Amino acid sequence: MAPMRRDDHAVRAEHESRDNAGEATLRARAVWISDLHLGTPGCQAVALLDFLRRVDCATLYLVGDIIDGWQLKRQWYWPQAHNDVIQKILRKARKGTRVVFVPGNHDEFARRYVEHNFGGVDVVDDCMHDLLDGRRLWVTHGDLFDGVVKHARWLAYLGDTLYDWTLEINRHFNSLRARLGLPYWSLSRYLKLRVKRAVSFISNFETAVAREARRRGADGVVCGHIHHAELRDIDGVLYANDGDWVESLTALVEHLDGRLEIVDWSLPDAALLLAPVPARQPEPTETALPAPVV
Ligand SMILES: [Mn+2]
Repeated sequence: MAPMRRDDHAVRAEHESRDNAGEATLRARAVWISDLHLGTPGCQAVALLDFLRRVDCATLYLVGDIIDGWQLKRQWYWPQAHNDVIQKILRKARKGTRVVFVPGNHDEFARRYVEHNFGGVDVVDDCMHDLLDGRRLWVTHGDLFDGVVKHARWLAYLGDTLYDWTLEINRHFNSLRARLGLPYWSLSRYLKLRVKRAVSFISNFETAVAREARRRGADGVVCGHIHHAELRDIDGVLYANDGDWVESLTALVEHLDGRLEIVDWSLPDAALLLAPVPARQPEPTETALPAPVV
């Protein structure tokens, strides 16, 4: 209907003028975000909208678990802010940002559309990103390595409280064993070992992903999936995890000068990144920034 369309245009025009109100913007070569989990109450859509509004990049990588199809199948949850995130991303694509979507396990429905383009968004299984300095990064969600981390979550829950319980259970368990003439066997020690292993699952994941990146001839890897932002060297391979927008509100950014950085949007200092970058002048020196409060 025509009147509806006019309304849509009016709303959009209003949004665009608000967006172009001269707010400081972070300009970057590339930005990676993942694990937004749109369609779940956990998604921090408002913070994400704020981030997307303030960032302007040549390439935006959506590194999986963008829309949580698993949750939506169970229960429909789709507030306006989640719609706004999608609209914001599509608008970036219209305005010349190259948007690349690498589906994850929670939005595996999109894997059927790999090698297609929707509204300016390229859907790919995985891809390579060329850094300014010439290094190549393999971009993948990371669930390929689930074999490594499969047991991590429930084991992690065994943390504090349950561990105390196991000590108690262990006592009763072993007095029973003794009555049956069986030798002592430490349930708590057994479980503690498993929990310790859960902690190492994260590092196992990181090592496995980095190793695969090297096998593919890349200098590094960008992934998500485990909701744990990280940027470090693993045996000569750059391991970058862009984190998530459920708990940590993080993104990976390749600045215009080629510097890679994890931006933590939950920190008030994140605003420091938004100092407008002059076109052909050196960046402000560090002394221009307020001294950190220790
Ligand atoms: Mn995932």
